[in-house]
Amino acid sequence: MILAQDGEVIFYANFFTPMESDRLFHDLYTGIHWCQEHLQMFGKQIPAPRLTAWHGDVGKSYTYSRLTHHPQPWTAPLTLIRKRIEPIAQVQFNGVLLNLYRNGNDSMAWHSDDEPELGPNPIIGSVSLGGTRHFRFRHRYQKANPVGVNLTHGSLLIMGGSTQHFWQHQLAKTSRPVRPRINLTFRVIR
Ligand SMILES: O=C(O)CCC(=O)C(=O)O
Ligand SMILES: [Mn+2]
Repeated sequence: MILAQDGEVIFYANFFTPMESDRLFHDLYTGIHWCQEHLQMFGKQIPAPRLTAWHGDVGKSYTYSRLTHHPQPWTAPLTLIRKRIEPIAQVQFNGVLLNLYRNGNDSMAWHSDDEPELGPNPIIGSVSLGGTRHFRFRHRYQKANPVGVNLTHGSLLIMGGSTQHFWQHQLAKTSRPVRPRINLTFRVIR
């Protein structure tokens, strides 16, 4: 357990073996149709600092950053990962958001995964492949005690309970040289 209060987060550092992780990274890096999205900021269109893709069951669209994403179908590596993590998360996922962080300049700003289609206490299964990046949580009302974890190649992080109500999370930029990283967040869309 990573959070002391107000949420449930579990981390498995070596959920996939190094060999499986290398294979999955390669298959997803080359096989996913990675898209450059743009974020609306101060009336301007800014390219998002990462590439993304949304895959899932037919009809499970997902709206975030004011854009609605229609799902691409499940592929073999995505189904393999989903089947491996579902018994741990004890839920059936119907969609996955993929992020590709090309280098240390790519990042994800502070946010909670609290879109209405995720429901009140979503379980999110987050798999990391490739370069290790530092992931942080900060409490919405007690910002003094942030919590951090290094998301290593082949790791699984599960967020559940009231985590998204009370905590925000972030993947900061780094000036350290780091190889590309793929993150998959499996979700249940209502
Ligand atoms: O890259 C990560 O580890 C986190 C991504 C994330 O928070 C998200 O896609 O909502
Ligand atoms: Mn998130």
